[in-house]
Amino acid sequence: LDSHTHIPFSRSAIGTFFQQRPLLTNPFTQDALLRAYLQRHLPVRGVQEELMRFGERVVCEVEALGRQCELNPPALQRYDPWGRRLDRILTCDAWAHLRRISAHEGLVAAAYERTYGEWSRVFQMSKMYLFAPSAGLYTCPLAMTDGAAKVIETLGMPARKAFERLTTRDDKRFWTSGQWMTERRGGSDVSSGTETVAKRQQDGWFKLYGFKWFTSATDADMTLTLARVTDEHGRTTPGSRGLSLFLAEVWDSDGSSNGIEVQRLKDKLGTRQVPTAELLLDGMNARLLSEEGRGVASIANMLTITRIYNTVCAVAAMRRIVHLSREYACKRSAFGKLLKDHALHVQTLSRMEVEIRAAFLLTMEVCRLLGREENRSASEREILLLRLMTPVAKLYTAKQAVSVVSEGLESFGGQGYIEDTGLPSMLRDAQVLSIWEGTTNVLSLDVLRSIEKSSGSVLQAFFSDVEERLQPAEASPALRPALASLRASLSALKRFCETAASRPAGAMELSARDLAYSLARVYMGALLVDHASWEHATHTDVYTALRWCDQDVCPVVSRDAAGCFDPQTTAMDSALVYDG
Ligand code: UCC
Ligand code: FAD
Repeated sequence: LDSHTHIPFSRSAIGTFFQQRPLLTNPFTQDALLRAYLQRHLPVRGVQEELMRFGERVVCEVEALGRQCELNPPALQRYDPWGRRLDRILTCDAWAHLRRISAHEGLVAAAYERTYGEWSRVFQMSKMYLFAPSAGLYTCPLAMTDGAAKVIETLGMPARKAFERLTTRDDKRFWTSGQWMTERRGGSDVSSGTETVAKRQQDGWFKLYGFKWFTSATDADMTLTLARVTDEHGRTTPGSRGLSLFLAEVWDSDGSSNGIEVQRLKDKLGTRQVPTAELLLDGMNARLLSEEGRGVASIANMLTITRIYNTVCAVAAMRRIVHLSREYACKRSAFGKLLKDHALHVQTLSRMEVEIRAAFLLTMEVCRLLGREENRSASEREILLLRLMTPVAKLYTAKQAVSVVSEGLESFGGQGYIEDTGLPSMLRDAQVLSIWEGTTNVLSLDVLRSIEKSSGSVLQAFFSDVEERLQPAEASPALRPALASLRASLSALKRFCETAASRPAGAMELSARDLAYSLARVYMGALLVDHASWEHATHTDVYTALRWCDQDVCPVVSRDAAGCFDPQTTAMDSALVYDG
C-alpha cells in the first residue's frame, strides 16, 4: 500500500498535480484605467466606493448567476398538458434574479435619475461595464430597455407609464423592452424588409400582422417595433417613408400573449442565455408612438443606445479575458517558469491590453458625449461627434472583442477550449457583437450617412476635436513620436476626405470600412495621448499611447494609395471571390 502512494497514477490515484484555476477578483480594483479615468473626470465622493461595492457583488453573486443562465438556457413551452396553445418562454431562476439585481442597482435607472448630471451616463456605464462579463447577457434586455426609455423621452413622453416602469428601481414594477426590427427579408435593410402591416382600429389603436424573424429577450414586458400603416384600401407605402414605430405590451395580465405566436426559439452559436424567438404577429394590439412614416428616424434613438451598450459590453469582455489571463499567468508554469516570466507571453498580453485601453477610452468618451447631450450641456460639436462616433465605436470594438477574446482563450492553452471552464462561452458571445445592432459594413455606411446628412460637419467636429486633444502633449517629449504619427495621419485623413466629392461614383462606398477604422484608430490615439498628458498619468499610459501609434492608424489612406477604392476593382474583387 505504502509503495503505491509514491507512484502517481497507480490504482485509484490520479496524480498529484492540479493546475490552479484563474480566480476572478473584484473587477473594479483590478482595473487601473477605469479607476484613473474616474479619478480624473468624476472625482465625486461615493462614486469609487459604489463601484467597489458593486464589483464585489459581481464576484460574489452575479458571476454564479450568469453561469447558471449559460447552463440552463431558455425553453419554449408551446402547449399546456391539455393541448391548449401557451407559447410561454421559460427562463431559469438566475435570469429572474439578474432582473431583480438590475432593477435594484439602477442599471438603467441611473441614466435617467441623472444624479451625476452630465456624468450620469459615465457612471451608469461604468457599472454596466463591471456587470456585463458576469451577467449572462442580461445586458441584452437592459440595452433595449434603456433604448426604449430613450425613444419615449425623446418623443416627448407619449408613453409616460411605460417610461416610468422602464426606469424604476422597484423590481416589482420594472419592465424590460424588446426591439423587433428584423424580418425574414432583411435585418440590415429594414426599410425594404419590413412586411408587417398595422391596421387602425376604431379606438385609435392598431392591430399588427407580420413575422418578426429575430426577437431577443422575448420574455420582455413590452417592445418597440416597426410596421406599415394600411390605408382604407389595405395599401401601404413602400420603403422607409412607409414605416411607423409602435409600442406593444407582449403579454396580457393572465400571461397569455398579445396576439403573438412564438414559432420557435433560435438555436444559436452563443448568447444561449437569452431567448431569441421567431414571432408571428397575428393581430397584436399596439399603439402608434411616432409620427406616421417616421419609424426609422424615431427608432434611431434606440439604436444609438443599444450600439453604445454593445460597445461597453465589447470592452468589458476584453477586459475580463485579460483580467483572467494575467491572473493565470501568475499560476501556470511552462518550460521551468511561470507564464508571466516568459517575455513573449507577456508581450502578447500587453498587446491585448493596448487594444483594451484604446477601446475603453473611446467607449467612455462616447458615454460622456451621450451624458452631455442628455443633460443639455453638449455643444454643437459634441452632438456631431456623438452621431459620428457611435457607429464607429460599435463597429470597431466589436471586431476587437472577437480578436482579443480569441487570443485570450489561447493564453489558457488547451484549457481555454474546455467548455466547463466557462471560457469558450466568452468567444461565442463576443462573435455576435459585430452582427447584431448593425453589421460592420452597415455601420460603416451609417458613418457615411452621418457625413452626408451633416454636409461634412461631423468630420469638421472630428478634426478640430482631435487637434485640440493633441495640443497639451506638445509639452511631453516622451509622447513626441505618437504625436508625430497622429498629426501625419490626421493631415492625410483630411486630404482624403476633401477629395471625396471629386471621386467617381461608388468610391466612397468602397472606402467606408477603412474610413471608419481610420476614424476609430486616430480618435483612440488622440484619447490615449490626451490621457497620457494628464498630470497624474503614468509611464504605462505613455507607453500605451506610443504602442498604439506604432500601427497603421489610418488604413484608408494606405489603401487609397494602393488603388483599393477605384470602382474598377469591384470587377476584380468579384472575379477573385467567384473564381472557379
Ligand atoms: O440586432 C438587434 C439586437 C437586439 C439585441 C440587443 C443587444 C444590445 C447590445 C447588448 C450588448 C450585449 S436589434 C436590430 C438592430 N438592427 C439594426 O441595427 C438595423 C441595421 N440597419 C441600419 O442601421 C440601416 O442603416 C437602417 C435600417 C437605419 C437604414 O434604414 P433606411 O430607412 O434605409 O435609412 P435612411 O432612409 O437613410 O434613414 C431614415 C431616417 C433618416 O432620418 P431623416 O428622415 O430625418 O433624414 C436618417 O437620418 O433615419 C435616420 N437614421 C439615423 N439617425 C438612420 N440611421 C440613423 C442613425 N444611426 N442615427 C440617427
Ligand atoms: P444581411 O443584411 O443579410 O447581411 C449579410 C451580410 O451582408 C453582412 O455581412 C452585411 O454586412 C452585408 N451587407 C448587407 N448590406 C450591405 C451593404 N449595403 N453593403 C455592404 N455589405 C452589406 N434583430 C432584431 O430586430 N431584434 C432582435 O432582438 C434581434 N436579436 C438578434 C439576436 C441574435 C443572436 C442575432 C444573431 C441577430 C439578432 N437580430 C435581431 C438580427 C440582427 O440585427 C440582424 O441579423 C443584423 O442586423 C443583420 O441583418 P441580416 O441578418 O438581414 O443580414
